[in-house]
Parts: sequence; structure tokens; C-alpha cells
Amino acid sequence: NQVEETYIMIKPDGVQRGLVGEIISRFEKKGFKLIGLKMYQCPQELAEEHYKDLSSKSFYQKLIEYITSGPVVCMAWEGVGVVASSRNLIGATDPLQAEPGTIRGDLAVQTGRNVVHGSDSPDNGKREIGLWFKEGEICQWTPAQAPWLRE
Ligand code: DAT
Ligand code: MG
Repeated sequence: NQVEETYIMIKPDGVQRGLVGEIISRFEKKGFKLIGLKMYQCPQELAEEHYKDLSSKSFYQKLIEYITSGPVVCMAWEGVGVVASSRNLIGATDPLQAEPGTIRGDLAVQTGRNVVHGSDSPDNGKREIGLWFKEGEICQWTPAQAPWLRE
């Protein structure tokens, strides 16, 4: 089990619906470490780069419009196994299929408004944090609770 970093983003619907605190809380309470946080109006080019693997999909244009439709909350989280664990906290892509207890399962109803993004691999975690954050925006620190979370 390795220390990893993941890029988590509250999408414009999550911001507009007042879910920012609720969503951040779930990662914070789980015990992961927040190392980057900002609100940001995403430019078109960054949205396209972030989702470039989906550029051939029929929904790509709508996806770019959605992600650029208002401010997002960008986060970098660090922890052992944080990438896969975050995907579990977030739930399935389609909120109607997402398990109750997950963010999408509890807080969303449609794939096109699924409130949050999470990196799908440690490599993509690094890639996406590099895309969305400048170097000085990532903060390394030791949480006081660290010895109470892991032996
Ligand atoms: P995830 O966000 O769960 O990693 P993904 O990487 O496959 O899912 O897709 C990225 C986003 O694209 C997803 O959060 C919402 C949108 N999307 C995916 N599949 C879609 C579909 N079939 N119709 C509309 N939007 C879709
Ligand atoms: Mg994805």
C-alpha cells in the first residue's frame, strides 16, 4: 500500500447546489489529507485537456459545457490507497446506479450532473493535479491526527 495523490473536483452543480462542505467533509472524515484546495472558473482548454480521453464520445461537447458552466472546487488529497478509496466514496458514474452512502448515490440523480470527479489511477492523479494546480498551490503538512489514523 502506497501513499498516493488524487485529484477530486466538485463540479459546477455541486457548487451551485451548496454541496461543497458536505463533499469535502466526506474525504476529511475518512482520514485523507487535503494538500490543495481552490475555487476556479475552468477555461475551455483545460476542460478539454482534462477530459481528452473522452473526446471521441457523443457526450464530450456537453461534458465540456457542463464543467465550464460555473466555478468548480479543485482539490488534491493524499493518502495510502486514496485513489481507489475516493472512487468508492464517490460511487458509480451514473448516480442512479451508485450505492447509497456514496456521494453520487446520496446526492445526485443523473450522469450529466454527477457532482464530483475523482482520478481513476495514481498516474492520472498526478497528471490531473499537475493540470489543475500550480506548484506553490500544493501544501505539504503533517496532520496532528496522523498517529491516530495509522499505526
Ligand atoms: P467518472 O467521472 O465516474 O470517472 P468517466 O471518466 O467515464 O466517469 O466519465 C467522465 C464524465 O463524463 C462523467 O463523470 C460524466 C460524463 N459521462 C460519462 N459517461 C457518460 C454518458 N454515457 N453520458 C453522459 N455523460 C457521461
Ligand atoms: Mg473518469
